[in-house]
Amino acid sequence: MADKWWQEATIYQIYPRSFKDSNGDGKGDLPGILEKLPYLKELGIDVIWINPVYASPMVDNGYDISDYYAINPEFGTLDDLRELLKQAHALGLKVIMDLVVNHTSDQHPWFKEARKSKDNPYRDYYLWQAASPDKMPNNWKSFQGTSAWTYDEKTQEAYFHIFDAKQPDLNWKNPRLRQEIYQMIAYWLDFGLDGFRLDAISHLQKEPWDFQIKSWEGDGPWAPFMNVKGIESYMTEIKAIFDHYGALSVGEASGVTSQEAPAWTDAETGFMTMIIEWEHNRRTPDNQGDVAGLIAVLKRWQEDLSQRGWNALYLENHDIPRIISAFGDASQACAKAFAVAYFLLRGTPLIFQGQEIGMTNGLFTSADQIDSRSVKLTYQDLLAQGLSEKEALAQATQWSRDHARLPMQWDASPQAGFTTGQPWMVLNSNYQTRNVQSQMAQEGSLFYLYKRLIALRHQEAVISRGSFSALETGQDRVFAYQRELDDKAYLILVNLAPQKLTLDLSNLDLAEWQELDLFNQPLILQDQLDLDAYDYHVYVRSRK
Ligand code: TEU
Ligand code: CA
Repeated sequence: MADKWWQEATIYQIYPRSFKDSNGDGKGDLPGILEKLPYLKELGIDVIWINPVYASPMVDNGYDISDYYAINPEFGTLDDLRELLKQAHALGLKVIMDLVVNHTSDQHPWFKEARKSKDNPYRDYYLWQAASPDKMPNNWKSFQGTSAWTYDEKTQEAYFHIFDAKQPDLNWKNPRLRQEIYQMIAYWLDFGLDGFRLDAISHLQKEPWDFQIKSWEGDGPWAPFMNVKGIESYMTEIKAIFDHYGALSVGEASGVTSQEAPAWTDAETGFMTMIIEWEHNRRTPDNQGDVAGLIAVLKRWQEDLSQRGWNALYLENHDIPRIISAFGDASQACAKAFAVAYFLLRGTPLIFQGQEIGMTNGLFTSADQIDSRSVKLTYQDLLAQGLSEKEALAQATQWSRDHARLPMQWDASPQAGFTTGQPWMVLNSNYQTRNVQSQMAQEGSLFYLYKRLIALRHQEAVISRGSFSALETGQDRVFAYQRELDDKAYLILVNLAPQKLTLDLSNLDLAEWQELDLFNQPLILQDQLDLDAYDYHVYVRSRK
């Protein structure tokens, strides 16, 4: 595979509503991001991904778009975006945004038209089927667990939606719709964007409406729209536009297996640059992160994409809890261990805002602190099942996406330096100790570890381009692997468990390894090696 710039790069994800507020309305915005560009430059990242800022009624915080060409005034103006791109580019940073084309908002003019009559020219932009108020076209379920159909009185048919009823799915079989989407992509790439994160892209194609769902376990209920055959033709058309612009494409592609991913992300023939997989969001039956499961899934993705294809590496995003709370003990040590464990894998790492300072899950004390529509629904459900308010709140929010959306913690001042007004989401109570300012004032902090890891990817071809091989240590909560390129090798050993573990390294050639300083105490390699809780060690070997 020829060298590509994104093999060395790190992507930083910004959830704009929660990043930095510039005008005191309690919501983050584009000028807020502009103000923090020097911070991102200091961290050393290469690409910024900004979650949706398009015109939207904000039922799903911008993933319900009512105008693909306009900016939601809450975030600023088109000129603010232009300025942000200009200044980011001047600093050598690329910028990508979300492309949300599986669905629109029900307030998009296309849907408003489509709803009017069966022969409206926009009717076929969406998916309609004959129905009655008590009989839906089939039994398919949305990701929210309720029917994927909503009956519409006006024309006495139902429309299809895999997310909320206010996010009707677009009909990708319609060539006119596809052309409109392709023009829109070209518009933004002409505008100066460097690429897109392709939202929910593996769901564009649906099975025929009479498809029978066989299993209600795992992906079963969603099988009718998970990477369904025929999607290749849409992907090929999208790829042609991205290739024309040389644009970056990060696909959110759940349902694409690790065996299929190499073809999806082949450097020449793949549909996109890299994909974000969903499998490693593993939970134990009691709703805790499953560390051994996470390691096993990451290893398999590394192995299956070793010859061909490219991984997007991530631990956090705006849809899932904070990794160190869900999978660890929320300590700084734990945050460092997770950072080292995934950052030196083969692929392009993503950092979700606040991850680099060890932000943790919040504690929700009242139902009106919940923002996510699906979490609210779960909460109501649990109340109806007879749980107390307190129990329902705890259960509904345990794995909630709301945790990731708490305001960024900049400093110890009131409102954490996020806003001068009232933040739209409650602040995490630990902001006075865990914030950017304190992290930057402290040598060897998590922030500086991330900075070092990011720089290492720029400097070391073996990290950006080398092979991956997993190492058996007899401990399934230790992530142990080697990277190799030509005469150089890296050995990475990370204990992701909250207790001391002994590694069996008797199969490893222990000679010639030098430890790399990553703000930790050195440890001499030996056959039986004790690693303290959340201990990490990285060794380098050069045989020139
Ligand atoms: O999430 C998509 C999403 O969660 C599913 O596509 C996912 O594949 C499935 O749940 C896995 O089982 C994206 C955004 O990240 C999210 O914030 C939006 O709410 C959603 O799309 C709708 O646009
Ligand atoms: Ca604002």
